[in-house]
Amino acid sequence: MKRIFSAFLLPGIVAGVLCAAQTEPPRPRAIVIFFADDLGYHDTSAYGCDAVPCPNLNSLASQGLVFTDAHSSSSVCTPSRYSLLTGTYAWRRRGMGILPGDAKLILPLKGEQLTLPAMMQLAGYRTAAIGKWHLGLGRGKEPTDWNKVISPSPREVGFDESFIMAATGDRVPCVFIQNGRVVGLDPADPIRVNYEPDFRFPGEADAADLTEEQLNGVLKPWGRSADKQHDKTIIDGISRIGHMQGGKAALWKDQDIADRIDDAAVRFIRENAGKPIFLYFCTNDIHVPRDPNRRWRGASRLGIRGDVTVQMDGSLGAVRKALADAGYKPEETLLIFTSDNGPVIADGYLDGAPEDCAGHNPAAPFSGGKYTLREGGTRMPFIVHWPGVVQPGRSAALISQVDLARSLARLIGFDKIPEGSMDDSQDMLPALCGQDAKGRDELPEHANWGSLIALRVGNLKLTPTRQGSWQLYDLETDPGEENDIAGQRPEVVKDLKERIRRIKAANGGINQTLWSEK
Ligand code: NG6
Ligand code: CA
Repeated sequence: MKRIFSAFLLPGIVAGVLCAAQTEPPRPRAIVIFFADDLGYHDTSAYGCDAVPCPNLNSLASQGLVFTDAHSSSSVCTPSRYSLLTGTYAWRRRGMGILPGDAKLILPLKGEQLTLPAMMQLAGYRTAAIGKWHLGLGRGKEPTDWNKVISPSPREVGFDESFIMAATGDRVPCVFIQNGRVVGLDPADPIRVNYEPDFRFPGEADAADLTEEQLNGVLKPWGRSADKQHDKTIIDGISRIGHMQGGKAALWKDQDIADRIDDAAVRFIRENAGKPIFLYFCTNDIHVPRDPNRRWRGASRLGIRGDVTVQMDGSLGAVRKALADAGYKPEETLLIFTSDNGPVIADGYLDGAPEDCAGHNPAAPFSGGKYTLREGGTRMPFIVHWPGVVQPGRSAALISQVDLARSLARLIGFDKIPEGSMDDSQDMLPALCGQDAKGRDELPEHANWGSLIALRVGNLKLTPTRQGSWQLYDLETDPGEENDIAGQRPEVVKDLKERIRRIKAANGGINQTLWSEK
């Protein structure tokens, strides 16, 4: 009794009691979304994969609420990130899918629609986007000029500060962009980018144009034999998607990407110490090309794909340490760890991952992964870490990353969401705090282009096929989606099909024009 009483005097524990009593939790001083790239449900020790030791994530999991049925909104990056930041389903928008590296910004700007970062900013948080972006930059018909201030960029969306990679590690331009400017650019060596398939800059050869002999010593050993998309301009010994010329002084070194991103986050946290902060931190790990820093080589028993996962864990450690060093107490700091889409082993480079990961199902116990409509595509590692407020444990609540917008709105007491904003987001704050074990009634799952969606209702899942038929699975008994029971449950198929029709028709329907095309 005495112990409980003395614990009760600690402010964090008081908040925990408040949360447990289903009253409102306090407003955190730091809110961090730690967003990994292509990390699967079963890729880390925190979710049962002992071949990939992730001590920082383990500690987060032991002190936090570990979700077992939390989802990204899509099984690929751009739509997933778009949904998280806007609180709307990306598949409602025309032309939504994995973007090229020279794509225009697809997010609504401040004043057009209220997004998660813009809301945090209005609520008095200092906001930052750090790491992978992949949501386009600039607007209008003219190609983006990488040598000037690029606008609009994250700043116009609601991020006070940004330090980003424009798209992915395997797409040009291979430079960091800080607050709209390419970092370290020499004006005498301007950057040019081109994504036309048969394009060549004068005097430049794609990796595909060179013989094995010519490539010897030019490509990193594992970077040889990239697929047809990834065999264009060679940068840092790795052939990429797209063509790039110039900007030599600004080019990143792949083995330093994690450190550069970590440093930017640490700087942001340090410089804003004491202020309310919202950090959208996006690792490049564990996306291809997987080129871990030397100090993480051999850190896992699953080759370089496992090693970059341990590197990602190092980034988590760096961010957590920076928060503590800057004086953000655990009970003032809400950290949500998750990933943008499901796992993939071979993704364009013959980097040895299939051999090194033999026997490892990165989505276990589910099937599928990145690009797919199976559970592995969107069921994400997802941990809510808020010591003293959210009790440690596990939750099977069905939630989606699209719900973060309205859940965080409630958390920070923001009640001015305009009509037409965050339409698909549901307030899941009780589930995030461990006070509601159920979460959503229904959840659409999406894969890449178009608006083909599967639907989860409880443990039942209805999935469309490209041929126009439907499959039904009971994930309770069949998490791997192996036994189609559509034929045995026609009434369920009918009900779920009708629900899909209704969800698609809601909130403005589908195929609305992208904001950047207006
Ligand atoms: C795909 C790439 C893949 C990866 C993906 C984007 C090919 C054949 N594959 O088009 O390597 O870059 O795009 O990944 O080019 S994501 O995580 O950003 O969605
Ligand atoms: Ca991804």
